[in-house]
Amino acid sequence: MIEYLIELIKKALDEVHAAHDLPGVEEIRVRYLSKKGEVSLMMGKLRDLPQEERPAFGQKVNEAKEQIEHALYVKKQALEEAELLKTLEQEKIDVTLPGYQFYQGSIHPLNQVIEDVEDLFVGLGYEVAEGPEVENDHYNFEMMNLAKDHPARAMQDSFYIDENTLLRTHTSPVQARTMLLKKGEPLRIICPGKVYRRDDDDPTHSHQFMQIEGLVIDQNISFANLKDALLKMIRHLFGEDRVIRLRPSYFPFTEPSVEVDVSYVKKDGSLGYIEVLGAGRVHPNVLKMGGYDPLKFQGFAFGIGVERIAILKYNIDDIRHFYTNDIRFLSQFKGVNR
Ligand code: FA5
Repeated sequence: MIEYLIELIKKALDEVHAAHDLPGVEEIRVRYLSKKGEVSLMMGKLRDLPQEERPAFGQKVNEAKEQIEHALYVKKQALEEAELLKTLEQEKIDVTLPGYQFYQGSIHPLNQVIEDVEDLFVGLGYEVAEGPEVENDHYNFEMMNLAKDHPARAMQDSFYIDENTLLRTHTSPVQARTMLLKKGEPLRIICPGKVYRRDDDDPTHSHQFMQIEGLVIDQNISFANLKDALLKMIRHLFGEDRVIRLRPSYFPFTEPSVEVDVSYVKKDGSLGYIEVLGAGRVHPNVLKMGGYDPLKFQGFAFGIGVERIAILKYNIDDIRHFYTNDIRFLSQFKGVNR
């Protein structure tokens, strides 16, 4: 029996020695040391031995078990270490290789203009308001003093979804929405967003463009306050040397109304002007529909064409460059204003 046990240990140790992977080691453990393994079965043979030989044999079996366990442990450690070294070898990083060139994006020039204008007006106590691009006729036209049959609707022909729903033609409906929300309280808002018109595309016009609406309603507001706000904005955007020109104009929602041009130096050195926004004192009908008493409250409003500002600021020759997402164009605005 003892000889058989010695033979068994030798066989097991040889097998452990020869094992070349972890599943192999586990298979040997199960075969020798599990409940029904060969070493455990030897314990069962104790009963066949005379009483006095049993303790010595039992001890030998335990020693055999420990010897095989130890060999398995050492082998397992060696195999795990080898595997780790292999992984490290395969996954090693060559830090001397040149790195990847990551393309760094930048803020779109139209958003740069919007952020710049927002920064100024938020500093002056204005809130930023928003409204939907798919708008009701009611807010886009009627609350802006353009009744259903008003001829001035033709100035802003739109894309209609149904008879009463359209893509907003200007950001002015946000005026009406905010007035109703504020329920007669004084307000100062700035509202940037996309607008849509059935205009033919050319270097200075697009069927989709951006506007920033401004609206102030309070007591004792005069036209001088509007002029001051506009001049502050133009000088903030273009520098202190710019002048603005107000031309009388017509909008059904303001009275009086103006179109505002900004000065620029032409290629031949002479002074020119470009129209960038419409503005005026809020029409009493608009105040009334918005829940304000026009005898107590006055207001001014303006609607800036964001593209026109960017065209002037960055000397762009065609509005369509803003929408084609050409990286050669867009990358020129990296870090501008920042
Ligand atoms: C309006 O849209 C008025 N809602 C502005 C306003 C608001 C007036 C509040 C009074 C009080 P207008 O149609 O002029 O006005 O457009 C305003 C600006 O948007 C223009 O000055 C111009 O800079 C820009 N704009 C107009 N049409 C286009 C277009 N098709 N493509 C690019 N920019 C345009």
